[in-house]
Order: sequence, then C-alpha cells, then structure tokens
Amino acid sequence: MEQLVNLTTRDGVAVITIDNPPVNALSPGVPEGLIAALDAAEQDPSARAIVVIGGGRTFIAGADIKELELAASGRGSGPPDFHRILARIEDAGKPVVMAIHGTALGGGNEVAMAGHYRVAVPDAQIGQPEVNLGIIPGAEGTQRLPRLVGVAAAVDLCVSGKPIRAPEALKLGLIDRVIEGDLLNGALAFAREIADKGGPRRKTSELTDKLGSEFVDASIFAAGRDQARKTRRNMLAPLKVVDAIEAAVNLPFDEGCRKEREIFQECIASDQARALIHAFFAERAVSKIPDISKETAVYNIRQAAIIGAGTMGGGIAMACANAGIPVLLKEVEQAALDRGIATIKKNYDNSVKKGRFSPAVMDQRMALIHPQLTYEGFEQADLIIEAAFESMALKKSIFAEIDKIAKPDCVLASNTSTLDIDEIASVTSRPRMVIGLHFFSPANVMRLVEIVRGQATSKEVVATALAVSKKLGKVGVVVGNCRGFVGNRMMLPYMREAQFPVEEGATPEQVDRTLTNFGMAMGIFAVDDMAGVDVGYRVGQEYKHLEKPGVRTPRVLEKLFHLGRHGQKTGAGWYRYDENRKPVADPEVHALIENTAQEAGIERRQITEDEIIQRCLYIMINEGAKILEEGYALRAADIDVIYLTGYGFPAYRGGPMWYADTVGLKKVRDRIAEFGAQHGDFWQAAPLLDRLADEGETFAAWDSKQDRAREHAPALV
Ligand code: T1G
Repeated sequence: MEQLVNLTTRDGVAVITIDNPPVNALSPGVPEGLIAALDAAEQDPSARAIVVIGGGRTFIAGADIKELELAASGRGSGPPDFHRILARIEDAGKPVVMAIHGTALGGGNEVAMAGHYRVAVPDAQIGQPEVNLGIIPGAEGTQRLPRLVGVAAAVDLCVSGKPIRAPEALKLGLIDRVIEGDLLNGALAFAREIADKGGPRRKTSELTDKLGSEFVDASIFAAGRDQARKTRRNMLAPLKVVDAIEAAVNLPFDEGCRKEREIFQECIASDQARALIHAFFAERAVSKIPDISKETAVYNIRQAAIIGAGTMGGGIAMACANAGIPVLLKEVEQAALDRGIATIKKNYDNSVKKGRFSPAVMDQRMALIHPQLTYEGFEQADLIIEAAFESMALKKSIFAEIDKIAKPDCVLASNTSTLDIDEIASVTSRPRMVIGLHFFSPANVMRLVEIVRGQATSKEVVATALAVSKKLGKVGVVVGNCRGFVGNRMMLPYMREAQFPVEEGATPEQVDRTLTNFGMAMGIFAVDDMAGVDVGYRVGQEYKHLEKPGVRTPRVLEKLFHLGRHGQKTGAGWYRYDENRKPVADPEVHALIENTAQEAGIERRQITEDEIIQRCLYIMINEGAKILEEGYALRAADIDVIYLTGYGFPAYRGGPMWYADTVGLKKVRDRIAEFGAQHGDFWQAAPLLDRLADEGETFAAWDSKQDRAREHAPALV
C-alpha cells in the first residue's frame, strides 16, 4: 500500500504527516498508516509527545467520499469504520496534538477530536458537513463534539453543516490554541509545553461537563429539529443528526457511538445520500472538458468591464467586486446608471445589516466598481461582459463596437440567456475570443454560470471562462450553443406543460405546492410571476414558429398577458401579490382558467400530485436527453449541476437526470408514451431515453461510457 502517512521526530516530538493529496481524505491506507505511525512514535523514547499534521494544503477533509459512494450504492465492503484509529489515538500513552490548517471536515475533525489537544492556524476551517452528503458524522463526531463545544453548538454545526474558522473554534472549546505564523513550529512548542506539564491524558470521550441533561437540553433538540425542518426541508440527515447528538446526552459514550453508527448506516443507505454524493462529484466534474487539459493556457483577468447596469449587469459587477476584480460598469444614460449603482449599494447595505461583512468591506467593494457612460478604459480590460437588453440587434451593435476598442487578448462575453452566440460573434473580427457567460439572477448570489461555447470559441477562452467562474465563487458549466442553451431549453417545455394540468382541473397553487413539496425551491407559476408573465409570453411567441400544426398550446398565459397581469411587477399574474409581495391565490384567475377550459371544451378533473410531478419533470428530463444526444451538454451530471445551482432543483434528489435514474428510465419512458397517447406527440421519448430504457441503463452509466469514449476521441460540445 502506498505510503500515505510519514513519521519523523523533531525536537523531542514525533511528527506524523498525512500525505494523501489532494485533500488528505481518510482513504484506505490512511487509518492504517496512522496506527502504524502512532505505534512507532510510542516506542520512540526520544519522543515525549506526538503531533499529527496534514501534508500539502489541508488537514484531513474527511472520509474518502469515493468510499462512501461505493457504500451508498451497496458496492464495496460497506461504509468505513474508523473506531479503531479513533480509540488508538485517544488511548495513546503520549499526548497527541492535532495541528490543523486548511480544512478539518467531517472525519477530519472527528480524528482531530480523538486527539488530546488541537491547535490551528487562523484561517483553518473546521466542521461537520456530512448532512450535505445526506449522512451524519459516522466517526464518533456526534458523541465527541457536544463534549467539547456543548450541545447547542454541536447541534448547530451538524445541522447546518457549515464550517467555522479557528478563532470561533477556540471560543467554543473545539481547539486549544490559534497558531499565528508557522503551524508545525507552533504545534511543536505547544506539544512540548503539554509534555512538560505532564499529568493524565485529556480524553474527549470522558468529558461530560458540557453535556447538560435530557431535561436541560430538550429545548435545544427541539430547536435543532425546527432548524433542520426549516433550513433543510424534506431532508433526512439533518433531523437524524439531532437524534445522534441526543444519544450523547442520554447514553454512555460507547452506547452513544453504537447509536450513531446505526443512524449513520440508515442514512448512507438512503436515496438522499446517493443523490447528494452524486451532486458532490458532479459539481467537481463539470470543469473537466475532454479537449481542454489542465495545461491549456488561461488569460489572466485583472480588469473586467460590463455593459449594462440593469439587474444582471449590476449583479455581475458585484460578483466581480466580491472576488476582488476591479470592474468598469457602463450605461447609456445617467438615470439608468444611478439606478444600477443604487441597487448595488442597497444590496451591499443589506449584507452589512445581516452581518455578512463590515461597512469597510462594503466600501472596498463599491470602490472596485467604476460607473461610467463611455467606453473609457475598456481598452485595458481583460474581460468584457455584455449584459444589455435581450435583443439580437442591440447585442450585435455592442459587439461590433467593443471589437474595435478591446485589446487583442480580451475575452468578449455575452450574458445572453437565449440568443445565438455564433451570430453575436459573427460581427467581430475575433469570434475565437467570444463566449457566452450566462449568469442567473441575482447574479451576485446564484452559483451557476452557463458557459456557452461557440463554434469558433478557442480552448483558451473556454478554460478562462471556467477559471473566472471559479474565481467568482461560481460553478461554470460548459454547454453548447443551442436555443435556450441547456437550463432554459429544458425550462420551456416544463413551463409549457405545467399549464395543461391547470386547464384540466388543478389550480396554479396546487401545482406549485406539489412542486415545492417535491423539493423545488419555487413552484413554476411563482417563477413565471417572478420572471414576468410578459417575458414568458414573448419567449413563447419567439418559439411559436417551431410548433407543429395541431399541437396543443397553453391558453391561459396569453390571457393573463393581455389582461396586463405580468406577475410580481404588476402586482398580479398567476397569483395576486400583497403589500409584502407574498403570492395569494386569486379567484379571478381560477374563474379565468375555468372559462378558458370551457371555451376549449376541456373537461376538468381531479389531478393527482403524481401526475403533476410526472408531467412537469418527465418533459424536462426528456428535453435533457435530447440535449445530450445532440451534444449540447457533455454529461447528464452537468445538466443536474445546472438545475441544482441555477434552477432550485432539490439537491437531495440529485438533479433531474439523476432523479430519472432513481425512478427508472423504463418507467419514465413508458409514462411519456402514455402521456403521448393522451396529450399528443409533443410527448415523444427522446431516442437516447428510449434506448437506455430498453437496455435497462441509466444516464449515470451513459455518462461514464461517454467519458471513457472521450478519453479516446474528444467530442466538442
Ligand atoms: N473524499 C474524496 N475526494 C475528495 C474529498 C473527500 N472527502 N474532498 C475533496 N475531494 C476531491 C474532489 O473530488 C476533487 O477531486 C479534489 O478533491 C479537490 O476538491 C466519517 C463519513 C475540502 C473544502 O464533505 O468540501 O467524513 O475533481 O475541487 O474547492 O463522519 O473538497 O480534483 O478529481 O472541492 O479546494 C466529509 C468535502 C466527508 C468535505 C476543498 N467531508 N470536500 O475544496 O477543492 S464525509 C466533506 C470539500 C465524512 C465521517 C463522514 C472540498 C474542500 P478532483 P475541490 P476545493
């Protein structure tokens, strides 16, 4: 087995270094290496104490999620059990000091808590993010953490899954010292101090002073479950982790660990864990583009420039400033510019009020955004992003202008959400430098960027777009240049199909409630009202010429449009909006729907939640399959990431394509055929879906086959 753990001795202290790049996960060989090193360190008379430290950029970032993926799918030798290494550390005959830098997450923090002392550098991040993977801590963390930080803090750390920085960990008692300067030297000095002091080992498992009692902690557990239900709607693990921490209060340590193990096993065998682990790796796979290697040159983006200070332009400017990139923000007239800057300022004020950062940080970020009415300075920009009104003519005129101004190696990007990138690029002398960077509103918040690769876009420009997305804290997904790209192209049939159950008997509220119960962040009619019924109507008009004669088209949206019910912005759309912009069911809309159905001779009936989910999601999944076979997305997993990070699809369902695999592609395909028979051939299974269904295959298997095939013959999007 590869040497993943090294032992050296320095100044009377044994130093155990974990060296398992990229993140020192507890992969097979690491626990074994740790035990061997501890054995050797204990036998070394010159070592009075032991320091455990991570090699490279981090301490231990947790169990190896690849192992968990195997266990969650019932393959491999079952979920890893770290009890032996944890007991070995805690029972060591010499003081064990954990030296933390980078991250100590999940199993990483659990190993650290088995140590007798912990020290960390100021920016170290420590936490239990397991719920983000649909599981709970499975290495005695739910038993040791409350013993160190108290029950309330332990519940919050485990239910939120959010890491904390070292200074806060020190305040909570999770670590014993923050090391300024060199970590190893600081840890060695600390270890020698402890060895000099002598005395019994401080075993976390034996601490009880912060556990309180069942009675005292009851309100904490109740609040924790409320927090889980509110912030992690429909998720299993955040509720289960509270049960495990409760066991730490009610049971002796070893029994509590057994209870934790039981709950851990239950969670890892769940669909939610499989979906969330899929989402973890899918999000990391999107940056792997077959014909773009790690060696592909990337343009250095030191200065950005944005055209249009509207909702999107303003949000993108904030994203750049938040990442420390100075940005020129151009508008055509002062009033529009003032509005744009005022909105940015208001957004930053809100963040300061919420304590996200200080007024000083806000000033720094505002200072990075330079509002202007001319192209002055654009000739210095490394990246120009056009975020003007969604009109081809306007975008082409802007690109013709910036083509004359921008320096040769400046990346020219459009934030268009539907228009043809190749057509936009055709007005420039450098289509290879043109790319689509499709941000999602609010662009300073939403994590997704659809990176639209044009026919001529160079590999260096695609690689730069991926790097810029990462720098902005976004997830960049490379997609092909088809109408609506990937996200919106799948959204259109979803929006369209959702209207038919409403004509046939459901209400907009019933459909939206069904979708939010399923886990969607928002119902489709609430989304329509937020985006604007007029926008939905205009986009629909743009697609009208594509509709086959005799294909059924939704009727109510058009009526809402002509009634001026354009959604939130007019105070009424599918819903009426109260003074707090809260959607309220509107009997007027119900009447409009019933009249429309009557006029069309549609008999109204009971519509089940299952039917609503199947009609709304299967049409989207089917479009996803078409996108894959046409090559406009590299992986089904990429489509999942697009929907998880840009369209509010529930992560614990893994994304639309993963969800289809969970349902079973044969079932999806057969249901589509039934809908086709009932509602017309708008419902026709995509050939890829048909084939995979017949072969009993999954989109996930198709992805790995594609990836394998591409190793030999790179395919462009
Ligand atoms: N296991 C396996 N691979 C991992 C990994 C892990 N824990 N963490 C990261 N990687 C891979 C990742 O797939 C990518 O691979 C590369 O490392 C860089 O990651 C018992 C059961 C640490 C904050 O949930 O949050 O412990 O794509 O691109 O942005 O109770 O990775 O290059 O081939 O994300 O700098 C708990 C998960 C596990 C932490 C670094 N731990 N990791 O972020 O790099 S469950 C976690 C992260 C557990 C115990 C339970 C982040 C990071 P590739 P990256 P980054």
